[in-house]
Amino acid sequence: MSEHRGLQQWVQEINDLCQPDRIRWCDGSQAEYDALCALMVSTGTFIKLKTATRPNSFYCRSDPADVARVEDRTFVCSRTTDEAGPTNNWRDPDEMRNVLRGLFKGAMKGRTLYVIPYSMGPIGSPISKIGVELTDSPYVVCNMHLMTRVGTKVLEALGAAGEFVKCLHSVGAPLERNQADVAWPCNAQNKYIVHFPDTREIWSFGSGYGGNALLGKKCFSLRIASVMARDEGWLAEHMLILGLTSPQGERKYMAAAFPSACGKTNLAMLVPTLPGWKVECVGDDIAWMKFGPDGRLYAINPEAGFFGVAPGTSMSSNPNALLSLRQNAIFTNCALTPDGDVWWEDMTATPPPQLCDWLRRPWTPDCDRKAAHPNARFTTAARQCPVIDPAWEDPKGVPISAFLFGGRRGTVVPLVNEALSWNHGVFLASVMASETTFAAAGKVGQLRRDPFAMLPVCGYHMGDYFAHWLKIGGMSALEKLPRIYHVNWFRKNGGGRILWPGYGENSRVLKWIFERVSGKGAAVDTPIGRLPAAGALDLTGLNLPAAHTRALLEVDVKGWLDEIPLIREHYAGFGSRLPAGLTAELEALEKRLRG
Ligand code: GTP
Ligand code: SPV
Ligand code: MN
Repeated sequence: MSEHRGLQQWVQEINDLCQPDRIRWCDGSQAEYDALCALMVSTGTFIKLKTATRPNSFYCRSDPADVARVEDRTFVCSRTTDEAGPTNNWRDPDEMRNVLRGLFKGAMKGRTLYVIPYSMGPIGSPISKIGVELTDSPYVVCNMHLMTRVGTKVLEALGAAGEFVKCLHSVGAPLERNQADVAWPCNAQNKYIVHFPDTREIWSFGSGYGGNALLGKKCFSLRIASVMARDEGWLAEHMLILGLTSPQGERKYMAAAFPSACGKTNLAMLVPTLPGWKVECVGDDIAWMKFGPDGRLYAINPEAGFFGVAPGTSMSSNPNALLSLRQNAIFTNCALTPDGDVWWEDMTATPPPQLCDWLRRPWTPDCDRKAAHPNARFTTAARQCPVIDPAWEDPKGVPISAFLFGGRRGTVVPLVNEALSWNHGVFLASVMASETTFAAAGKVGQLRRDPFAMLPVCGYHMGDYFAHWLKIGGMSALEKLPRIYHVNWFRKNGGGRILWPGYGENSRVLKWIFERVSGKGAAVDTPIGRLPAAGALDLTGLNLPAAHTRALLEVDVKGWLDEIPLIREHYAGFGSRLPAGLTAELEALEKRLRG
């Protein structure tokens, strides 16, 4: 229980509305985690993996109709549709509250209401914020234990009158008396992921999966926090944070925004192929940043764990992720091996001869379907990562020297490009496009604009968000601001093959950026930005065909000229809220391209 009257009253109110059988206040202890895992084993939600192979780890299969974020069921209920902007689904807040009250009425019958006090960011950091999630899902409680800082210590920090974000979640599957439960309760036909930015509230109904249900993640840390950041003069971004140390022992921090399933977790903990260089991980998905007294931007990772894409993760692509998963992990929608371990596509070079797939069917390598769902995920505490950065829980945050933006672009966008100025960098991020992935329900592989990788997670009008970024650029001296880079690991040749080896080889690009922000590293000015000068990108030992290198660093003038009308169309969507500074950048680009 808490001494916070507002919290007590809200819990009582939700109890009256949702009518759970009982309330449990989560203390965040290991005993609580273990007991809930044991409960879920007994109900069939969890299967315990073989202790000798993967101690204290659990396997879980969701309902096939509940496997990813649902952007078309995600709503931002600002006072007016204009405040939510053209990229969000808006509903009138009063009308939505009525709908939600109807849905939540009696929604937790037969279940337990868990009260999860949690901190986004190290407790006590001036950048951190507190949330309280009320949920009827023990799966959510266990995942929140790994992903955030949970329990009594958070209530202590909250005190009697502290501020917190109200996060209400139900799987939307009440149980009648004597009704048997299912392994993954949800309400697939009736999902609502709803945000009230003005009152800083989140109501989520019907889904138990990922960002739909772990409300500290996209809902709080990005949609609600982006609104707080706008109001308070800081940044809440869909970015990994990494520390890069040179062979001389100098460390610089970088933050990178890529859309969902486009490589953040991989970059955040990569093993450089360049000798003597080292990457350490502060965070793999979200960065909150404020200016320090020295005028630099300092970033914290508000999360405490990783909820990462499993397929593709292997000892060769991302060893540090796999090593983080050796124990105390939860695996959702992967495949199960006969000896009680997990597997997913490309985890090992040769698949096991037989598996039970994520849909509980027998699977063999020749059966022509995937064993794991493409959006199968692992959950694990960040402290288990072998390359977790020594400063990852520093309450001041880490000073950021460079921002990277990138997406999946088969054409046009080169491997790396340094912005000519802060405003030019904001321009590049605002027109970023990427092919859609399985991280959200819907069509995969469609090119769409995803400005700043924030399209599905910005809680207000994106035109105002661009203006906020331009304003941030005016809040400090230019040399103190991070430099901005546009990167693309996914450029393809005519035959559709990705040209760049990616993963650990991305360290070559990081090295060039490190040198650039150190005032070294040669670049050439081009109409689209500054590209590595001949020989400046360290390609030693890579044996990349010269034609590939040329294509990767090509300034595709025709491709960019063809983009101009598309960018204009994209910008038109923001109407009068598009900052003039960005129109000016677009015009300047066109002029440079037409030379
Ligand atoms: P979210 O957790 O959804 O925000 O995703 P993320 O941005 O952290 O993406 P993640 O690192 O999990 O990578 C997603 C997919 O992209 C995986 O299938 C990776 O194998 C693939 N990937 C990551 N980095 C690279 C790269 O450098 N090159 C190529 N070709 N693929 C990559
Ligand atoms: C993303 O989709 O960007 C994720 C996964 O990081 S989720 O937690 O579902 O948002
Ligand atoms: Mn993400």
